[in-house]
Amino acid sequence: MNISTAKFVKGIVKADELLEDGKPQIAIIGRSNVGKSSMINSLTKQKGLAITSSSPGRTQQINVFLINKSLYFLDLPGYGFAKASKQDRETIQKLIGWYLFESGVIQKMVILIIDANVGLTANDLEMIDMLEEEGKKIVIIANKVDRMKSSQLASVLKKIRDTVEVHPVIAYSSKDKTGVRELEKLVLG
Ligand SMILES: Nc1nc2c(ncn2[C@@H]2O[C@H](COP(=O)(O)OP(=O)(O)O)[C@@H](O)[C@H]2O)c(=O)[nH]1
Ligand SMILES: [Mg+2]
Repeated sequence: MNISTAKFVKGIVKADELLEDGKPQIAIIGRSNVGKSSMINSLTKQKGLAITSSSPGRTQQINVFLINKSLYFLDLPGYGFAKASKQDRETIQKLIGWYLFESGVIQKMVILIIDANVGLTANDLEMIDMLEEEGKKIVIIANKVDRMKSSQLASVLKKIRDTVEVHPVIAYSSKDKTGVRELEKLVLG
């Protein structure tokens, strides 16, 4: 199966706009600038679907996309963006926390994206802990592997896998499309 259609549905800006029409939801989370929006574009093969930016901290709402008319991707704002104002950070944390832990939505899976060149940060580990506590199904995407030497890649992936243990880790590049097929299978499976 392929992803054949994808369209923007809406932006969720506050913690009460529930989207529950029975279609499965897949949350896409990670620090600012790791490539969440780019991942959506590469997976759906629509370059401009999710807005990407080289300056971190741009997305402050949850952007909802309908995939194959049958499931939703939710592009969440990035967590742990140090340069954002305290108030913006709090608003974003609240929105993420509400959607993942208080809304009652049971996600089909939570895709946590990291920059493979940076590895897992303290914020990522904290998020993984909280998701595990709630029994969420987690998939880790190690993005931007196009920037790594193949000699580094194996050891970096091993380190990530040793840390997260049970969760699948996919080496990914939105730029050269590494891992797209593998992730597509997981998402649609
Ligand atoms: N080299 C490389 N750059 C990427 C990749 N994915 C995203 N980027 C770049 O990283 C920056 C942030 O991407 P974006 O998707 O907006 O990140 P988000 O904040 O997590 O949604 C942009 O400049 C992208 O072009 C990738 O796989 N490889
Ligand atoms: Mg984004």
